[in-house]
Amino acid sequence: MPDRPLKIGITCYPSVGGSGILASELGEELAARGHEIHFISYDPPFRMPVGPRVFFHPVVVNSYDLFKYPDYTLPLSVKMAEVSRDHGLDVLHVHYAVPHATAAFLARSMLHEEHRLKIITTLHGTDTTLLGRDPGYGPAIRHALEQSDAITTVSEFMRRETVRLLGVKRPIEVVHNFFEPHPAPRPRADMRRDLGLADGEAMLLHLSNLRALKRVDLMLATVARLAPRNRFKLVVLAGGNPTLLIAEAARLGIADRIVVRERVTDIEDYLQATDLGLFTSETESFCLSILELMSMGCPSVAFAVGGIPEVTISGETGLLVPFDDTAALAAAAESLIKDPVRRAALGQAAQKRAREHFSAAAIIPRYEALYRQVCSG
Ligand code: GMT
Repeated sequence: MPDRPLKIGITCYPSVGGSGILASELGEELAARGHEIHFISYDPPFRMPVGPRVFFHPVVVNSYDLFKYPDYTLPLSVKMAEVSRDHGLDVLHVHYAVPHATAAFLARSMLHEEHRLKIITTLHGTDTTLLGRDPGYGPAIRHALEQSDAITTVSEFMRRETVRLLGVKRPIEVVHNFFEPHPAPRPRADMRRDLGLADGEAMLLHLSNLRALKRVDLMLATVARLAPRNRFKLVVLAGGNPTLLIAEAARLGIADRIVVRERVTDIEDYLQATDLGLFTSETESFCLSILELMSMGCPSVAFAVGGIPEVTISGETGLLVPFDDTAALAAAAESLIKDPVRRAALGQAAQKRAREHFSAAAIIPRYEALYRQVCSG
């Protein structure tokens, strides 16, 4: 394989979600390194970069009367084949297996031999942990993985789960997620003032799509235990509908402690204003949000589930407690709200760990090497 820049197709979900964010930032970093990037999805990904060497190819979904449910997989596969042929893609990297890996495999079957593209599938989370165990999906996911030229997962936890739940025999490479913060456009003091934080109040941050597995109920139960009440506020960057969260906060009598913001794109503004991250998911393959905070020198408290202990080390770069133990989580958060010196020490160690293990410099060369390996293979 010549050492020329590559033409890389990327397919992901464009809506707010870790896999789409990761795929967008991967595209940005690869384009900055001279590769040509073609995003293929039904909408431009939420954080898709704009700039030279980045293209977007929309997939048009029709809702024909004869179908009860609109189909996305077939038009996606047709678009993948078309982009691959017209732009001479070297490799198609799909993020989240369902239905992207199956569509990629179909696309390849549609192409003539000279256009046969290489497929890399990255498993991100519920494509294995939820859909992988569903008998209506599992066999199709396994089949698509077997047809991929390479499979990666974002944590060792996910690799083990993929083998356990899907019985995949092919090698699975663990390539952890990365995050490369952009400079924050707004000063920290401005942000904190806009969010209504008084002097001496600690800012806690939660950012997620608020799906059921994020266990917003446990997060609010934790917040309700924190004392004293006037020493903190929890800012929630909601990538999903916050109505239930707001109602539950009111029921618990903590509405005055919660600030909700929606459709935030300049997350660095919020990350740099934060003192402590708060996460209560029942499972996470990785938890990109914890990494985003670490990259800005901020520790988090969370439950020790899934791949989270691979990202942050309890007692060194954050604090982790057993799942569902809201008393322990509240105690951990409270100890750090009261102790800015320890918080800063954990934050510094977190930032060092993020740079060494989960930065673009650490991770992008791994993907580039994999692309070249499958292309030459
Ligand atoms: O699998 C999901 O639930 C969706 C996926 C997404 O698109 O947000 O989230 C997963 O991928 C992220 C990026 O790799 C990880 O940081 C999240 O931990 C992971 N979510 C789960 O495992 C629940």
